[in-house]
Order: sequence, then structure tokens, then C-alpha cells
Amino acid sequence: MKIHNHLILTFGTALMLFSCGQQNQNSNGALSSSAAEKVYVAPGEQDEFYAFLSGGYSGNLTVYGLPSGRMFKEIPVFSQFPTSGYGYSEETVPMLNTSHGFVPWDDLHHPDISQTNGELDGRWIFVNGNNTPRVARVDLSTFETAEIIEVPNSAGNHSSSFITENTEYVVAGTRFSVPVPQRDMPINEYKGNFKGALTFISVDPEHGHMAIKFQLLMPGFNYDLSHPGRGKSHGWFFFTTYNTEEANSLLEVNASQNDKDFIAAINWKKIEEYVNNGGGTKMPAHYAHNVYDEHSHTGTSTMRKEVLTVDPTKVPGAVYFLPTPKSPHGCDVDPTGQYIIGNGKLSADLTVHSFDKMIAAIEGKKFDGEAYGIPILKFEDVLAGQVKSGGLGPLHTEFDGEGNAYTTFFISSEVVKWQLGTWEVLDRKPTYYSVGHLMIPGGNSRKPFGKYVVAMNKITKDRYLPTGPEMEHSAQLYDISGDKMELIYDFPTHGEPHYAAGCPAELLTTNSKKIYRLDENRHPYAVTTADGSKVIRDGNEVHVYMSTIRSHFTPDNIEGIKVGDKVYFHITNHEQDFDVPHGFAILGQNSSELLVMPGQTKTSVWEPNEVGVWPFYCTDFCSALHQEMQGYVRVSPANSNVELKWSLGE
Ligand code: K7E
Ligand code: CUA
Repeated sequence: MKIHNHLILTFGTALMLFSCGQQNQNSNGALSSSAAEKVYVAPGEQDEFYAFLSGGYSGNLTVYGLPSGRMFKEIPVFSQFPTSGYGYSEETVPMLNTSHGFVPWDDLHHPDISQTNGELDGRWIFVNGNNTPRVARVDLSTFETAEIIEVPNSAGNHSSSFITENTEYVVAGTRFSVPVPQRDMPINEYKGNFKGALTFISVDPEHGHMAIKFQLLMPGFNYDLSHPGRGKSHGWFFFTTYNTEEANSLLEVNASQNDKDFIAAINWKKIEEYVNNGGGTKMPAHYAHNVYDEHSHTGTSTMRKEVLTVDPTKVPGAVYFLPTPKSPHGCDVDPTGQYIIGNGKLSADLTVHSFDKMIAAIEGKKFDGEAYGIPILKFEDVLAGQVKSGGLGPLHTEFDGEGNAYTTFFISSEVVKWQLGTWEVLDRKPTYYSVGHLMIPGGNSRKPFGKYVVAMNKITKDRYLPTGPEMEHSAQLYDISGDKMELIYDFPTHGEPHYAAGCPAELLTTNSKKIYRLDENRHPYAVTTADGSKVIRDGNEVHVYMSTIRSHFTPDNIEGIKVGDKVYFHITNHEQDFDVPHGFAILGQNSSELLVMPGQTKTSVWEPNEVGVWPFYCTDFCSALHQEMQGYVRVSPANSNVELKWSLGE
């Protein structure tokens, strides 16, 4: 009951803050000319930073420039995307395969850029799919999804996809504990029987390929967020938990009973050594591993059958619980690796744990009991300090590399700047409204770049012209180069951004791919020469080997197709110029268009069900004669004798 009252009170406070915010918005500096200068990137000039914002329920990742807030691209990851044909083309459908079949959607929360020695290296960006547990790797030279691995024994893959400081592992911690292995059992027997899998996925240092190294089967709590140790704490990983009550109903009350939940500290190096020496138990599993090959331009999906599980009580010294008030959400580690910050959603104070103190307490064996055989450290023994924030509903913290931390507060709608070590609050600025995550470029690494904070807000309300009941979410940009934060810009975002990752532009521009080389095209249906086009019938399957170059398709007239045929259009784009894709669409196609990059081959299937002469055309305005880039397919009755033939210019 007490908690109920607390919630009502705080939401009341939040409503009051919304209205205050509206009155104050013209005095916050966002309209001043110096703010305008700070975000203005003149026509033809380029931004200083890339920002990759999670798209939440869009399933995708969006790419922005900072400070301009201009959106450059939406990268499809877990969702079908007609703009490029991702998830529709034959080559990309396998990327969305799972043990539950084709799942063309997910809820993407946390991007994290690959690192070497704790600094961003700009090779890949990892993202998590929350709903049907998956982790994806996006290649930052092509800005395309290169790999997706499903996570078995997991549910609500939320404490993911954070990486260790040499990208040794990307983690996937389960938000919902579930029966492991899955089975038919009464829900109210959850307590003591469900498990929370923390999955460590190894990343091949050269190619980035992912493989599940081991799954740690933890007690049945909710594993909410995580961050890696770095510097002195490299080798450890930290996960916040809530619902240590193990409630299975009305969690808003029942999972808020314990004064403290835990941060789980995992010594992954110790577990890695244990499994390398033959430790762990192989368990049957069923999960998809989808890999996209850049030379065949094709994804393949392989079902994996087994996973290595580890019982944490079997690896002494590998797992500890750090008591942390009050249903903590964010779990953030400062650039030195010394401080682990737990943001208790229902607390006004931030709890900061000390890595050194944690090690000393472990060495001194100063435990405060155990949970399911896992030692609990004493709160006072590991506490570095508490930040008396004065805010409500702390969620996430980032760092500027100058000894300061920035924490978001959902309920009181603000970003609070405070100092590591002294725990002193230095500044606070409102957000409009109800901020979730925030991002400083490099803010989750040993070397943050400072300069800007991007706050990602959950409620947009009156910030933009109304667009009906649904408004896009809103990001806000703060200049943090001075002592005080300055709000300098608002920009709308797509889907629901949770976390984001940012890096200096030059980290990516030097390796950015401009074309795929035609002479490296290994697609089995590629046409790599000007006269290589053909149409082959195989029963009622017809394969059209088609090429494109400004401004025609080869062939552009095809006859001899019959009702009931399954026609595969394999389109190879012969252009070898930067930014000259061609598109392909045919009337009645049951999927999306294709967008084929220079040197690439992509396939669309068409099953004509009516006789007639049906046009196809290029969907991308590629030249002055783009409108001429068209052709016809003649479809005859199923029993017709019209001969298969194709031509161009006849
Ligand atoms: Cu706070 Cu999914 Cu990281 Cu959203 S989570 S805000
Ligand atoms: Cu090719 Cu338009």
C-alpha cells in the first residue's frame, strides 16, 4: 500500500513538472542565437559525430548527425523494410529466421559500438532484439545488418547488447526469467523454479562472427540492464536485477517489496577459464544463427542444437550480489572502471558501488548471507557513495571523461550532472519530457568524447506541430562543454529510442564502403557481364538473370511466362559508381520493391495469377531517363505454348 501511495504521488509531481516545463520553455536558451550557431551545419558541410539511435518498436536503428540532428539513414535490423527490400528479398529473408519461424519484427533497445582497449574502434555496432531474444551485428562499413543470433533460454533480451572492452563478448541477459528448459508448468510455481539466463556471446576478433560461448543460469530474477567492467574492472560484467521477490503477478506492487535488489557482478574471465577447461553442461537447444555474406549478398540461416550452460554455484569466486536500492534500472560503469552506478527507479538517491571495495570485501569474505548459493556482499562494504540527486525516477547514467556523470530522471524530467568521487550535484536541466536514456559519444567507454549529451524523451507533447494522437519521440541536444549544460536543440526521432551510441565521424567515414565490386560478386544468380542475361525455366520455376545500368534493364521484354509460374527476378546492378542504386518492382508482386546497390545482386519472387502484359520499372530515380527504365512481362495461360524468350532493343 505504501508503494502505491508513493507512485501516485510521484506521478502527480511529474504532471506538475510537465506544466511548469511548458511555461518555462522560452527561457531555457534554446532559442538564442548562440544555440543556433552551435547546431547549425551549413549546406554542404558535414556533422562532427554520428549518433546511432535505437528505434525501439520500429525494430531498426537510425543514424543521425550531431550536432545537426539530421537523420541520415534507417538501418533495418529486426523488421522488414520496404525502402530497401530488407526482409522481403530472397537474400535477406533468412536474416529474420528464428526457432519460432520467420519473425519480421522486434523491439530494439541498446546499440553498442565495438571497442579495442576500451576505446571505440568503429567496426561494428551491436543491438538487441528484446521480444524474440536476438542480438544483431551491424557492419559499420556498409551500415547493413551482417549477422543475427537468437538467444535460447532467454525471454525479453533486455540487458543486452553491451560489449566488453576488447569486444571479446556481447552479452544478452534475460529480463524475464522462464523455465529452463521451457516446459509446461503452473505459472505460480515460478519462485525457485524459473531461471534467468545471462548469455555471453563471443565475437570473432577478425570477422565479428558471433557464437554463444556460455549461458550462466542465474536465480529467477529480472535482469534489467548491464555494463562491462573496464580498465581495472575489465573481466567483470555488472547486471542490475529487479523482482528479486520472484513475483509472478502484479509486479508493480509485488516486485517493489524488497528495499534492495541486487547488482550481479559476474567475473566472466573466471567462467571463461572454467568452460575452457571443460566446465559447464551441454543442454539441447534450438536457435537460429543468421549470417549475411557480403560477397554472395546473401544471408543464410543455420539452426543450432546445443548450448553450454553454467551453474554459477559451481564456479567459486565468479558471481556476487551487490545490494542496491530500489528496483534499479540502469547499471553504468564509469570510464576508469572504478564506479558501478545503480539507478534505483523508486529511489531519489543514486547508489555508487566501488570496484576496489567490492574486491576487498570478496577477499575478506565479508558476506551478508547468500541467495541460491550466490554470496551477497554487505551494502556498506561496497558502497562508494550516494548521490543525493533531488530528482525522481533515475534511469540511466553516462560520462563525459572529465570526471562527471549525467543521470536521467524519468519522473522529474531532467538530466542531472554530478561529480564522481564527491557525489556532488553540479547542474540540472529539464527535459521535455520524461527522459529515458541519454548518450554522450563514447560515453560507455574508457574515452568519452564529451561535448554533447543527447537526451531521448518518452513524451513529446507540445514540442512539435501536432500529428494526431501519435507524436514521434523527441531527442534533445545539450552542449556540455561548459560547467553548465545548455539545451541547444530538439529533433524528432523514429520509433522509440532507448539507448544510443555515438562516435566521431572520421572513425567511420574512412572505412565507409561506396560500392560492391562487380568482379567480387559471388551471388549464384549474378549476371556479371553485359551479355550474361538469360531466362531459364525449371518446371514452373523461372529464373530471370537480369542486369541494370543507366537506364535500362536487360532483358526488358520477357514472354513465355505462364499463370502458376514462380518467377525469380535476380537483379544485378552493373553500376560501379557511389550512390547509384537501381530499384525493381513488378505489378502484383506480393512483397516490396528491391533496391540493389552498385555491384550487388538481389532477388524478388513474383507469382502471376492473371494473364496479361505486366510492366516492371526501376523504383529509384537514377538518371534523367529513369522514367524510361521499364519493361514488360507477357503472362499466358497455364497451358499455353508461347515460347520462353527475352530481349532488349528488339
Ligand atoms: Cu531504460 Cu530498454 Cu534501456 Cu528504454 S530501457 S529507457
Ligand atoms: Cu534505375 Cu531508375
